[in-house]
Amino acid sequence: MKLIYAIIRNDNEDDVLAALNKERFQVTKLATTGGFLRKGNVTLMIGTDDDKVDACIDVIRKECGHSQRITVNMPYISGTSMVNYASMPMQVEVGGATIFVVNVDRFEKF
Ligand code: 2BA
Repeated sequence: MKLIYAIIRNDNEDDVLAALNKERFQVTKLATTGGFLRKGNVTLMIGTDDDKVDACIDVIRKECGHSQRITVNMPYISGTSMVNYASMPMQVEVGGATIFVVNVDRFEKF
């Protein structure tokens, strides 16, 4: 058995959950925050059989599409004795999904 962690954008949450439920995957949704952009995202935990991992990732890929490059204004901190906040435009990739697949040593339900 595997546990899939899929980090997706908030915008894609409803479509991804609906599509996974339709394909009978069981999902737990966590409200998470990206450490870089400090914006809310969603992390899905999906426990599934080894032979269903690719099908699960295909469902997520279909709903999320691929990442796109956008420009965001990142807070910029300068100075040592005094902290000045300004903003610095930066190109980042957003969208798509970030997926980790890990082995499950033991799975029980009561
Ligand atoms: P964030 O950490 O908010 O990152 C948002 C996007 O900013 C990233 O998109 C990436 O394009 C860019 N980015 C992140 N860290 C960067 C850095 N140190 N320098 C320059 N650009 C950077 P994604 O790679 O698609 O990641 C989307 C979200 O997935 C991330 O949100 C984070 O919550 C999670 N994530 C991605 N890779 C991860 C990893 N290796 N471990 C844990 N979480 C990860």
